[in-house]
Amino acid sequence: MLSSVQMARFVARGSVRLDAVVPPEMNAEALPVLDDGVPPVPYGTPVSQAFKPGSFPRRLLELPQVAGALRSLVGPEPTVDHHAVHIREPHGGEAQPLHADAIIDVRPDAFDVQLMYYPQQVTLEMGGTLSVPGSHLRRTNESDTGRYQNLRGQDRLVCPAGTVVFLHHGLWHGGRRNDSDSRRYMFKIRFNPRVRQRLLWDTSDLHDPEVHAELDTHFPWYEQASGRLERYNRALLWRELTGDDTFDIEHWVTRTANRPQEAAV
Ligand SMILES: O=C(O)CCC(=O)C(=O)O
Repeated sequence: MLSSVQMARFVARGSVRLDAVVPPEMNAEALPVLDDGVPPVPYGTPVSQAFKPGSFPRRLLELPQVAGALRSLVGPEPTVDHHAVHIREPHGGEAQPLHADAIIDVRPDAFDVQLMYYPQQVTLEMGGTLSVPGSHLRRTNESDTGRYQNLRGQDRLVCPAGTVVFLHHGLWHGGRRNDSDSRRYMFKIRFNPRVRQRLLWDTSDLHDPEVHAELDTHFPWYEQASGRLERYNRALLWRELTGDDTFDIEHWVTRTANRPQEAAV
């Protein structure tokens, strides 16, 4: 399971990265499996019905660290929204414009996650997925961010083989051009929660001061004022995730939530 500090980091950054959690023998198996393609799954299929027992995706999702993170983020038995194999050919293709998947989705109290699995080591030249930390709670529509070429603090994924990253559905991201001699593989699955996303992780460190520090993280591309809004929105989401309606960063949510009901005498 994720800890509260890891969950807070996810709420702040919009992603959680698990390096080399898939064993080498499964990574070797993945390449031909992904080359053959993974059979489609209808939208909304519960994960236990989406992939047959023993199939590669099923075993990937059963790995303890992957299963623990998924359960911490969206709870038990989420549904599969869609999945896709993304192959970037050697010296081929162009960088994808920055986007968030699907249409504008500003749910303040729930989120989907996208698992991204990289069976090979991804070097800088191979076109690892670029993402913009802390962009997931900003209200933009799908690829309207495509005009941005480079943002300060952006993260071009470079990782060891067997890495799995979970992205909040709103995170701005895009595959990069592959300038290497090898094909780059990535397998993505989007999950929708079926339970309320509240205290689903290992909460034993809920009151660790690092939780607050993570939620208050400032990213270098933020504007002075709108950057505050990102932290405000994180405080709202953290209230939903914990049920603690006193949680705040600075005094922002407390102030805007103030709606006295008592009549003046
Ligand atoms: O190929 C990649 O690295 C990213 C693909 C992507 O952006 C997506 O699946 O939405």
